[in-house]
Amino acid sequence: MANNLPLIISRAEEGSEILQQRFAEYGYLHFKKHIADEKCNKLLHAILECLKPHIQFDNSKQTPVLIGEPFFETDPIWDKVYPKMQSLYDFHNFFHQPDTQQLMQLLVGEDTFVYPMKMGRIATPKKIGYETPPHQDAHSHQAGPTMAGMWVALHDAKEGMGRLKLLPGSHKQGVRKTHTAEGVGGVQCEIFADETTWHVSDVEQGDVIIFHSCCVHKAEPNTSKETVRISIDTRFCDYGAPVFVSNIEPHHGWRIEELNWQNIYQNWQDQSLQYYWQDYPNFFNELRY
Ligand SMILES: O=C(O)CCC(=O)C(=O)O
Repeated sequence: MANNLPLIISRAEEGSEILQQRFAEYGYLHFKKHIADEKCNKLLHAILECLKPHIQFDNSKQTPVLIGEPFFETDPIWDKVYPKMQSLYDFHNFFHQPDTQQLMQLLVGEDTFVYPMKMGRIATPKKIGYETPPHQDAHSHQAGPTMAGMWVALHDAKEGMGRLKLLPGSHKQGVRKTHTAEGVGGVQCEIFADETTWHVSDVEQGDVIIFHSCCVHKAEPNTSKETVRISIDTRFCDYGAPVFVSNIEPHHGWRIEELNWQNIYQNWQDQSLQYYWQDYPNFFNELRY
């Protein structure tokens, strides 16, 4: 029987030594309300504009709600709205600012590299069985041991809304066998018989969860009647670490033709982030796992 314990809370003020030790022990770090509400709200509402008329913000609940048909990553509605969301400058820039950079630096040192691929998650209700299955990002991103994921809650998310769940210590046993699965990403990894305790908590807007490339994580099913969980995430590493070349493409650019950088950049006022990875010295293109 699996059981749940709350996420262990970390604070940036604890400093890199303590945080790195905790990360090495549990495989993840959870920072409460590290990103300002204003920044999260600005992006959340820009995303909600892209998700019209399928999802809207409910002011009494302070969460997004589903208006019509439920959908998940790769469904026709998702394929239609996602390129709009991917075109938002604030979505990409989110992870390149001092607040997110500070946390990355505490973990991998002064010189960070943020993966070009940025992911947006739209977890609607009534799609039970299609939530993110347990997996390791080392496999999905062909990443080395110093890569980590950064996940940010754009609004509060309580139990029943598809919270992110982590398997503490699971990063210590390397990259695991996988099989195909329903749900976001379509791949599930092996879970060992003695791994029965997961860490999960309600999250607040601006909470950040950082996880090791081998830390197994998944989403809980969204069992709510109408609330939708919207979050964003990316990957990062120490500058110079090997990065698999597919990570320089937009998320789902491999299957949605219009989802390419040229289209994404079309209406950006600020061009400084465009193709920022072009001089990165260490891309590789042979599959590792
Ligand atoms: O938010 C989700 O449902 C999935 C997040 C995830 O798996 C990731 O960031 O690697």
